[in-house]
Amino acid sequence: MSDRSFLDWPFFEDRHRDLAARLEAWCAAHLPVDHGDVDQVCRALVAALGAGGWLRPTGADEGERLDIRTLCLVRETLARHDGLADFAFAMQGLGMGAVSLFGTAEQRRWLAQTRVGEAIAAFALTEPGSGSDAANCACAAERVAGGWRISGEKTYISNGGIADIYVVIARTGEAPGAKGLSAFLMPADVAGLSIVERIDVIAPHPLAHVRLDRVKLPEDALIGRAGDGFKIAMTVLDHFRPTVGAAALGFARRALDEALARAKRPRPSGQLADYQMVQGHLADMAVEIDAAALLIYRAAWAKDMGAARITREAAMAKLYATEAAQRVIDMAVQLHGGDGVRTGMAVEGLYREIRALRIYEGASDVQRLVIARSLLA
Ligand code: COS
Repeated sequence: MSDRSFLDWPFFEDRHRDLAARLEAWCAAHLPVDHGDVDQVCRALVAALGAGGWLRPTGADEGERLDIRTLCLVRETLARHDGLADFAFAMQGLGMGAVSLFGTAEQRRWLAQTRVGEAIAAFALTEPGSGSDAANCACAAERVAGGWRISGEKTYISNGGIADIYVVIARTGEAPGAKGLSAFLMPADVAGLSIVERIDVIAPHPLAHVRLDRVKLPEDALIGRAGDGFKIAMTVLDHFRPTVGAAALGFARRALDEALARAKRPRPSGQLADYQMVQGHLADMAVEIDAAALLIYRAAWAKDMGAARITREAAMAKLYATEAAQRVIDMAVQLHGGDGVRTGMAVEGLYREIRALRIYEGASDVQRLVIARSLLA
């Protein structure tokens, strides 16, 4: 069992501690699952998480706040048990983030489905020609009678292919660059939406390249104001980047658990843990984990306490936690010797799971850029 002493930190309220204990019990009963067919498994995980009431915090009604500490606690707990369960949970929040933060009452009706696991959500920002430079988005939306017509390509879209509802960022042209984008709510059954390619990655999950070919959306598909799409996307990312750090933290805690169990395993010549160099590595892993947790829950707490923006804190949390988790997991693999790279070993799975977190929702160098800009401003 991982160290739970962090739950005593003053960042948390008793409702968080209670949730962490209940979710731990739920995970012990339901996870891990076999990852065979990721589409089918993710649908089942979303349904199971919804039935258990765990998706409720992934959306916010009018006048309600997303509770970032809750999102982080759920992500780190799920990630510690099963990376795909974390993915299934996380995407309901990120996918509907723009709706939770900027949606009209009508648009928020989708939350009634995504928060109980009856609809799957996706966020479509990245394009073949714009990843880190999100303001270069080329997917274009033009005003037509009664609404909008959108054409373009979106890639690396998580839940692409199984989502019921997408938030799409497209260029509406009010100004060049970042000030000419808008956010739209797009149900998956619109005419003109197609999946060009399913993308296989080292830790498989539903992921696709999506084409929008003259997709017609009604006037009220626009989220927020025309021209505000970039700020909406960045605000959504500010809310969810600490949760990416939290998923990395969950993976790292699991890696330390595995490393400790391995180090204490009896061997003919004593335990690995008898060696001071091994002890030193275990200590470094524990320090990195606590440092990551402090940055994550500092960012989450600040937002929950009403901070207008946590751009820098969120970037620090994501950058440090994902990079630290990579180091912790790498060391856990090392301490397992040859077994560390054997398919099916927990640490081998973690080694594959962690890598994408240093890339998605803003790669590590983007986080460095965000932090440096705030220092220099
Ligand atoms: N919250 C609110 N507004 C923000 C913001 C934030 N976090 N970040 C930027 N903005 C605003 C800026 O204030 C600016 O508006 P004003 O001129 O009115 O002040 C506007 O947006 C443009 O900002 P900026 O000039 O900083 O934009 P850049 O094109 O330089 O982009 C980075 C900056 C690189 C930080 C941004 O493109 C980014 O985060 N890229 C990564 C995208 C990403 O995470 N993709 C993952 C896909 S989702 S899985």
